[in-house]
Amino acid sequence: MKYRLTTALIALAAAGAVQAQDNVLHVYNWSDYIAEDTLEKFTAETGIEVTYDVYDSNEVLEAKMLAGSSGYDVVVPTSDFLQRQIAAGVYAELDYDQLPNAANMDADLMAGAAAYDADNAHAVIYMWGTTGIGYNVNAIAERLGEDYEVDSWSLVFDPEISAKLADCGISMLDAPTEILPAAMNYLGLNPNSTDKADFEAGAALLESVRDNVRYFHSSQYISDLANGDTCVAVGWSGDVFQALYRAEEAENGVEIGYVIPKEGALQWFDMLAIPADAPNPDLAHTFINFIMDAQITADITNYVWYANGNAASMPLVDEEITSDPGIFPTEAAKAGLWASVPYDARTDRTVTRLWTRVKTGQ
Ligand code: N2P
Repeated sequence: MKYRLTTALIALAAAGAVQAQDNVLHVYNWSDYIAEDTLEKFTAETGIEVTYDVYDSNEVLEAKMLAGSSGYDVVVPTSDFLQRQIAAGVYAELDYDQLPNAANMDADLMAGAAAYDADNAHAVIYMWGTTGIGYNVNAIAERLGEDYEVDSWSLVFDPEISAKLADCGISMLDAPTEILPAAMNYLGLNPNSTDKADFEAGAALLESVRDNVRYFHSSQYISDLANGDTCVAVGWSGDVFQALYRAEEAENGVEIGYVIPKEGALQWFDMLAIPADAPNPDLAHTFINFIMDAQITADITNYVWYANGNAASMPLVDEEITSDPGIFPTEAAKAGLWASVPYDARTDRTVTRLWTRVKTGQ
């Protein structure tokens, strides 16, 4: 009898555990990419607990998505990666009946995102930004002169200029599909070329400045820039502004700037999507709808300094952010921005091989 009771209790406890698990949402997002209180507010409003993991590379996310059974309910691929992952059957179609806040989204930006995902069937915009240059104003002035204007990729891609900055520390994103095209563009080549020779030329340019680069990493640079441990970072717009803000808060005398170089830069969209094998697609929809609330998205932009795709949130975004041309590029700067295209398998192999060579010298 006692045995039976225990079994029944175990069965009950197990059922309880399953139920508890049912109410846990698993989110996988970029690091430094959400407001301090977003998850807390979500749980308070919905009763849904969140486990939240972070990454700093599309390649890492892609490997997990292609392997399947990641256990994640919501992930945030960049649009070009999203496109080929959709083709690989990785994402579920969104159920817009569960996403009434989609009405808040900016129609033009969503139309832009639809170039990667017809009718926005699988994803909505989370945040967007550019891949440009963050720099320490005083460190550059000391090395290149008070009148030196930071407005060109030559700061990092010209071997003579970057050599003068090697001592204070240059970092670049570990993002081959962003850095190689930036190098190609600087050489006057099409950043969206899939011609192997163009990638070879971009890689050769990077190798010519390789000795001046302290490291390739896609999240470490925020604190390094903020603390003055590095003086130049090829990085993502909002991340550089986060560094700027952290330095201001620390009152450590570090002044940071962000520039979309005059030769042009990559503009990207990061997209909220639900893996086809997500354990809890309903909770995922609840979360995505919550994020598309005007105030919630505005809170995120105000905290992470990235532009968003939510028109209704704009009046709630700090003026300091909406008026900053590094976050919301001017019309003139917009003309120089390019959007990336997904690579086919062959181009992908070329990029992977060249990137290893650039980073390791082999
Ligand atoms: C946040 C980086 C997100 C931008 N740290 C990369 N698409």
